[in-house]
Amino acid sequence: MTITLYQFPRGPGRLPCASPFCMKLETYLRMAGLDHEVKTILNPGKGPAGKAPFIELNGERLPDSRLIIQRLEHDCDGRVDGWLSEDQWAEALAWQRLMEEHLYWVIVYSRWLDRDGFRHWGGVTIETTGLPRPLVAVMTRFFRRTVRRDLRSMGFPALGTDVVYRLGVADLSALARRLGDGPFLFGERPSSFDAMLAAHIGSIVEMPWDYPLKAAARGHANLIAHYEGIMAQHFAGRVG
Ligand SMILES: N[C@@H](CCC(=O)N[C@@H](CS)C(=O)NCC(=O)O)C(=O)O
Repeated sequence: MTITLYQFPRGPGRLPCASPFCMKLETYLRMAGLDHEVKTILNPGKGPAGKAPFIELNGERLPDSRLIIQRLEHDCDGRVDGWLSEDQWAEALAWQRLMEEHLYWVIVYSRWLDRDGFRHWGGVTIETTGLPRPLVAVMTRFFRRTVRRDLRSMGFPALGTDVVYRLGVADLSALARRLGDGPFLFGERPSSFDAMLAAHIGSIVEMPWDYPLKAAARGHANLIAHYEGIMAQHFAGRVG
């Protein structure tokens, strides 16, 4: 099996990738022990669904982290998630929707629409892409308009920053309660949903500025311990 993972650049700091979908998929590949090569892209438009991440599996390009994990789980006899019961699967699906269809957009808001966040996000983009500051300034201003349009479908720009963060903080409280003493979302054994959780927490707490969502995540010791555990086990000394 030959796998090439196409994803956004590393960083900021020690974060494997600022995109939670990319970090989730890379974590999954490491959990599954599947050899893979990582190729960095800046323009996801070249991928099969116009988004990052995507993979090349034995020469075939496949989009969407969820569908990719499903396919690899099928091909590898449920190596990571095969032990989950049907009830756990049903519940996991709801948590996935909370993280990837709601909390993710609060993260997007924090980087692109929160005025303070957007100022720092430019710096993060320069750090991670190595692109020159003037180009990043033009690019981010351009993409900000697209992101604002995307977020309008959630009603976020009209709700305003305080309310949007309150919604995200509630997501984090729910996740913290579900995780409890863990160590993983579904008890003693990790699943791809733990990769998803760690990727979202990393995406929040590793941003180099302070904002309410980050303070809330930091306030949940179990979410931080879970993230640190996944980082230590799957990325210690191996990000790069
Ligand atoms: N459902 C997709 C979502 C992927 C996604 O939204 N990726 C974002 C980065 S976090 C992206 O490529 N955005 C660029 C764009 O929409 O142009 C997955 O699970 O892979």
